[in-house]
Amino acid sequence: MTNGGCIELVSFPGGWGIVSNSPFCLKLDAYLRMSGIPYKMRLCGDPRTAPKGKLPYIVLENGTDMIADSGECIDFLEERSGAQGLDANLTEDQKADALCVRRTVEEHLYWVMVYSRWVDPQGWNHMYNLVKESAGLPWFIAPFILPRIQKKVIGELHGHGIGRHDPDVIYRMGRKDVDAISAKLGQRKFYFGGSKPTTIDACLYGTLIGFLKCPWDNVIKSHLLENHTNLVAYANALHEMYYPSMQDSEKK
Ligand SMILES: N[C@@H](CCC(=O)N[C@@H](CS)C(=O)NCC(=O)O)C(=O)O
Repeated sequence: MTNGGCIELVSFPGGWGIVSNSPFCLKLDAYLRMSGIPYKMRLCGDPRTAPKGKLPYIVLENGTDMIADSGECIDFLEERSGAQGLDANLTEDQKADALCVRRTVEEHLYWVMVYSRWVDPQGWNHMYNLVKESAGLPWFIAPFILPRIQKKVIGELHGHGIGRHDPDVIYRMGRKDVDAISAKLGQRKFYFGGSKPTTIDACLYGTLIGFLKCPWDNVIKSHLLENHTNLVAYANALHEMYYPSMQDSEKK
């Protein structure tokens, strides 16, 4: 069985004006759009069915081979694309720079996002409804399932370490990540300048737009809006460029 000649991206569903609410799924989706690689998205609400128990993953064109982890997927596709890869013309120094920024975003700022959505009472209120609706959970099931997932997420935040801090410390740490990314980007349209995005732009898009589109007064969102208009303009421009149909639905 083949996959209709297409890569299948298996992703958490979206909401709030973005195609997925997972920054990793969004990053991989944006990467595929930026690269022009044909793909179709399959929505999945239960990561336990994924090869590594997390989303996203891809199923290759042959319909059988799977690659888990957005970074692994992108590395594989970049290698396969050779000279056409988004990062093909980067220097070793630029590649190292991109990796350091990516680790800051994915291994630290991501957990601030997780805290803001799953633990902060304001975010949890919205997240509860989003997950309930996107998973189609009946009203009488949601109160049993969702607090269990929340408990698991709280355990993960504790395991990471960030969850052991008070909320103001967690958000202060997140603001420092954002300050650093903002200083690195400056006023450029793409992280490394030029006229085309590279893989780090997909990564930054996934997380920044995830904060900006959340429908409550998230501390990091407010920090972006008040102090880092360069990052806001950057993420919104990528959103307009690669998700024009989302703009239409936002206007309706
Ligand atoms: N390093 C992985 C991280 C993926 C990840 O953490 N995915 C989250 C959603 S944002 C997930 O599937 N969580 C479900 C779970 O841990 O049970 C990647 O880049 O794909």
